[in-house]
Amino acid sequence: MRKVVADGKFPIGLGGEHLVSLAPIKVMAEKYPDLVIVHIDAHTDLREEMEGEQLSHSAIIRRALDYVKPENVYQFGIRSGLKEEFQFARENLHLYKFGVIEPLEACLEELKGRPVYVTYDIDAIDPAFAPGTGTAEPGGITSAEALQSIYMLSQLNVVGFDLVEVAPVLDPSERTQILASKMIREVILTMVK
Ligand SMILES: [Mn+2]
Repeated sequence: MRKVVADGKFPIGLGGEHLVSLAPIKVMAEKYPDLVIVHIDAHTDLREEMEGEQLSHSAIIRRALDYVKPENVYQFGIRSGLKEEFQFARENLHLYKFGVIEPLEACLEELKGRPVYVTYDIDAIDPAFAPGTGTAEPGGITSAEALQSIYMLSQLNVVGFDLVEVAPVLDPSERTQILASKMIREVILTMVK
């Protein structure tokens, strides 16, 4: 990741396990000390550990806080987490529950011009549109809103992006992977400079 960033390239991560976000976040935070993380996900991902493991998809944003200031973390679409995670998020981060489009729209002005790393968990999207993921969570956004969120984020200074927790083996209909491909295509077309 250091080589990718040193070459001035735009990293796009694909997962799989949400931990793939950690290396780009760490390296981007070295380059941009005031790096902002936009985290779109059904889950808070703020656990201290999961079954004794600190490096867990349930702890990825907590681990990211080793490199990024909590006040620079913006979470959208969140609808699942432990009571302690929600309390921590309310006290330390910018937490927006359930929706993505409306709160993101409201945050665009304050995020403009700042270096933003986007980590997008496919489970933010409703299982009706993206069932192929490890911890599906009903009550999510539509596929149209997912694309709209990418177009909105493209107005910002996005310096890296990942789309994670896509599990094609769990979706014989292939709709999850079709949506994931479309999202990445739109990221390449609108964000990569
Ligand atoms: Mn998730």
